[in-house]
Amino acid sequence: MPRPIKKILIANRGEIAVRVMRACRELGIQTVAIYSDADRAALHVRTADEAYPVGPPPARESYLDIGKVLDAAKKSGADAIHPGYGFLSEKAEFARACEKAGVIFIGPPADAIDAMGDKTRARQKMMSAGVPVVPGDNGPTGRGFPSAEAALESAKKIGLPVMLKASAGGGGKGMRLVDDEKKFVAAYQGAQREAKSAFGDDAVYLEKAVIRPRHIEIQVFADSHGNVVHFFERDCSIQRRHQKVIEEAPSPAVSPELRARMGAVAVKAAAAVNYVGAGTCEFLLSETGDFYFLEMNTRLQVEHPVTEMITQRDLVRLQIAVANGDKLPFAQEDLTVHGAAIECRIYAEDPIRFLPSPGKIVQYRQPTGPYVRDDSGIYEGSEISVFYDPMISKLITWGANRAEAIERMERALMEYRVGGIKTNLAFHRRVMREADFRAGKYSTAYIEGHKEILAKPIALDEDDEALDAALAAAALHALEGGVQPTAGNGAAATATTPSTERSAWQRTTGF
Ligand code: MV4
Repeated sequence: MPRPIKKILIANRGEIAVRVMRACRELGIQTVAIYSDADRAALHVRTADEAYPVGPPPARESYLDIGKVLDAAKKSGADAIHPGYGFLSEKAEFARACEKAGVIFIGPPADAIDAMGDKTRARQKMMSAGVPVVPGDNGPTGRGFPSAEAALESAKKIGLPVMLKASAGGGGKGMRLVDDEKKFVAAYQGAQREAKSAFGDDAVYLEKAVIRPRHIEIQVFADSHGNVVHFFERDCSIQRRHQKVIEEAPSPAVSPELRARMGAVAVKAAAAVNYVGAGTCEFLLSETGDFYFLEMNTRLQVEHPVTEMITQRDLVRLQIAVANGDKLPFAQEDLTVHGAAIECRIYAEDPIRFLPSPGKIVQYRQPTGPYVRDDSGIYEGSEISVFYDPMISKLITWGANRAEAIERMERALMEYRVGGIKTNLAFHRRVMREADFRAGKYSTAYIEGHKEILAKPIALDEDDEALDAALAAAALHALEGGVQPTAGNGAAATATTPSTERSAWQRTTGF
């Protein structure tokens, strides 16, 4: 029985560091922040009981420096490290270094990180465990092909379109879609080059391409006593350039029967690598209802709050309990889906060109009220740095059903005020009103297929949303040299959403 954790160093910054510290505070656990020179005045430093500098602003020289992080752990007397997401969270080398230093790593065993880190190995392992993966070919040695020509032969057998993916990759780097034999060799070489420069490994493998898939992920949790459960799914299909923008749970595309099947598969995947702690199995869900394992994220994810809202469980508290050696305090049968939750990621970025918008936050009002949660890493007067991810908060709402969660999100988005920098708040307001989103009809192609959402932000004091939508459609028309808004996506659809009927309220409250 390990000693109970009394002090945790959070090897991260921003909203997730603050999120972890909140759980620690509730549990009576002392918190230690680390910070780079750019983060001296950051919210996570102010939230912690104590804080240690770890170097210059570039992450490589601070948050990613294993020696400096462990040094801060030693100085502070922390008995555990929570890595958050990103940075060192999925580095097996860091998990091993923690163990060697006698500090508990709040995450899975290093071997489980390794087993899932290499995509061809993970595919192989999952196939042996009976987990469905996308039909494809890892190459004759199981790690890529001897030549582009050999890969083309395999691609012809699989049938185009195919996806070329980096073995060492993940998250879309080194990935190419090929729908034409004539373009195959160039695409293969491009994927190899990108894989080599991004991961130092040019192995590329093939998968049949799934067209307009939904990105569905299953939250899993395992303790160190062999118990594994799942916390149902999140739908993370609304992304841009592999950056998630909106997530929700449960998925409007997943029936109770499919949920149970995908959940059982995710549990099987986690058990196959002796997983411990919080993890996520990513799946592609095809238009025909087939699902395929893609990869496992061996960390707590950005979008974990939507799962917390629908399961009424605190995933960070559970991570700490499991790291302490506790058994999961419930069984699968004890978990149920309760209502619906949506998360909008609020980014400091130009809403139309999606470019980061760093600078000083001169006004900041977070929405509150019933069933609204805003997990933020900033405060009025703080700075958004160019060195890190430009996400400033995650706005999460819960509703008894999906429609209620959307209505509440619309309301919360209208309350939100950020001054001094540009944000994507208006983009989110527009999506919440958009007919396909409201109908739950979307895929990973959603943003690409709804460019009118980007054309013009929703004004907070607008008099006539129908006019606004018509202007947006006209702007898009001009922009694209004459594209008609498709049925259900354009002005008419926007004008008939319930939010229009409430626009008078929105005008008079000053929100
Ligand atoms: C795919 C796919 C279609 N078919 N694989 C993108 C990130 C990486 N984790 C896997 N990705 C994809 N793999 C096959 N065989 C489509 C994507 C994909 C995607 C997946 C999830 C969420 C957003 C996406 C956006 C574009 C492409």
